[in-house]
Amino acid sequence: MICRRKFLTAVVATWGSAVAGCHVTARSDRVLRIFNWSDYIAPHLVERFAKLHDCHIVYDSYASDAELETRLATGGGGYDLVFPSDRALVPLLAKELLQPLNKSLLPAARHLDPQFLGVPADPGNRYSLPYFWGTLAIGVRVDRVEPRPDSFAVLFDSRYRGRITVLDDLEATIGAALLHLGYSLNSVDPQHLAEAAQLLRAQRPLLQAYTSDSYKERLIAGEAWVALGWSGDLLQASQEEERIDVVVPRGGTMLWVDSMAIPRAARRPDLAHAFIDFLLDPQIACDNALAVQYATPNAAARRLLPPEVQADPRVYPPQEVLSRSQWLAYRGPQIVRLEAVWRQVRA
Ligand code: N2P
Repeated sequence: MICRRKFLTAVVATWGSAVAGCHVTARSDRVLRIFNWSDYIAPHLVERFAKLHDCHIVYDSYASDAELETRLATGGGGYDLVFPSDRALVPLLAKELLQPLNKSLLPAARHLDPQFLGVPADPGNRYSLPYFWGTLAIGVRVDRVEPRPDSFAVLFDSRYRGRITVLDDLEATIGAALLHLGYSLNSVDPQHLAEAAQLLRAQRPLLQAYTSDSYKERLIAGEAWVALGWSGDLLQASQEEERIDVVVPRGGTMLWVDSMAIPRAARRPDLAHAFIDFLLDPQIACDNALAVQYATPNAAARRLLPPEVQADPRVYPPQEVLSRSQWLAYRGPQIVRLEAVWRQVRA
C-alpha cells in the first residue's frame, strides 16, 4: 500500500513526467486533458496510460463539485475527462455539458456492479459510468479524542474547540448538521434549515477551518483532532498516521458515487474512452482502489482486493449503516435555501 507522503510525491513526479516525459515522444495532437478530484487516482496509472497510448496527459484537480461545474460551464480547461458526483451530473446534463458514451469502446464496463448503475441522474448510464463511491465521514485523532466517537456530535463538542475542521462545501457541512439534528440529509424544509443554520453558527467558534483540501495534512500534523471529510481521503491520512481513525456515523451518513464522464467539448473523446476502459480493468481498478482508499463499484476489482480491505467497514460500511444513510440529492432551484444558510454561517 502507498503511504500518504509517498502518494503525494508520486503524484507530483508523475505529473512532471506525464507532462514532460511523454511530451517528448507523444505526437503533439495526442493530449488527454483530465480534471479530477484531488488525490483520487494512483499516480502510476496516469503514467502507465500515457506510455501505453503514446500520449501526453494534462492532469488538473479540484476540491468540489461546484468547481467542476463552473469550469465546464465557462468552457475552461478544454477537458476530455471529468469525474462528477451523482449530484453534479444533474446540472451538467441539464446544461448539455456532457456527451453520450460510446459503449462499444468500453468493454470493461461489464465488470461494474449493477447496483451502482442507473443513478437517477443518468438512468441508462448514457453519459457516465461509476468510478468510486464513499461516505461523508469523520477523521479523528484517537490520541486526543476519547472515547472513539460514533456520530456527528463530535463536530459540535466544545471540548475540541479550535481543533475541528469541516468541509468548505455547503451540501456536505449543512448535510452533516441536518443529520445530526435527525433530519433528512436532503431536507429543504425552512424550519430544518433554520435549525441547521443556528447549529452551524454556534459551531463556528469551535472550528479551526472550513477546508476541503487541507484536512488530511492537519490531522496528520496533529493540528486538527476532528475533521469532517470524504472517507477515502481520511483513510489515506490514517494510513500515514496510525493515531488517526475514520468514523462512519452509525446513525447513517451521506453516500455518493462519482462517475467518469466526457465533456461535450472534449477534443480527444477517443483517448478519454480508452482511459475510462483502462480504469475499468479489474486489476487496474483494484490497484487504484488500494491507492485512494475509496470503495470500488467494480465487482471484479472488489473481489481482487485483500480480504481485510473488503471487510473494512470504514471503506464498505455494513448494511445497517448503509440502510440508515442517504444519497445526496440535487436540490434544484431549492439550493438557494442552502446558499442562504451558508452565507449566514460563513459571514
Ligand atoms: C476525492 C474526493 C472525492 C469525494 N479526493 C467526493 N465525491
